Amino acid sequence: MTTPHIRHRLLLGVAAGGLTAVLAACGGGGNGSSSSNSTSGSTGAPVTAQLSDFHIKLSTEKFRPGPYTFTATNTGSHEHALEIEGPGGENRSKTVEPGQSTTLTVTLKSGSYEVYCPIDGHKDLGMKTHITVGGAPAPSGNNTSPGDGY
Ligand SMILES: [Cu+2]
Repeated sequence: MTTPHIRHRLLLGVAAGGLTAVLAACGGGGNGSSSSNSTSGSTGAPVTAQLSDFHIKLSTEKFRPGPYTFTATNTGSHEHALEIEGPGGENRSKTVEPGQSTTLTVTLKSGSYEVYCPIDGHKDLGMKTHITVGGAPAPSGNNTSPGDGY
């Protein structure tokens, strides 16, 4: 019956390997530079969004493709939230209690997005706006398609 012995050795080997990996990860990083490590990815350019009863005010409405971190502050007296919907899909913030704020990081792609409050009917009460990503406005007013003759 040598099987248990082999298993035991394998387990020990895995454990030792894991320890080595952890030690290597700790040793290789240098001292105190962890903040420079976390700047890539988790946050984007800051944008503020003011959610009131019933209006959304953004600090900017012109964006370039890339990551943005929206800080949504609820200055109203109802619960609000921020939803950003467009080419990159939908992103919804947490519900924000009056007086509170939350952040939502979104990677925007070229195109236009709708920004609104997803809480009951607030969108129809006026909590919606549009943003354009990419600079050039989308061509509009060109509804007649040429060459579609009967
Ligand atoms: Cu709302």
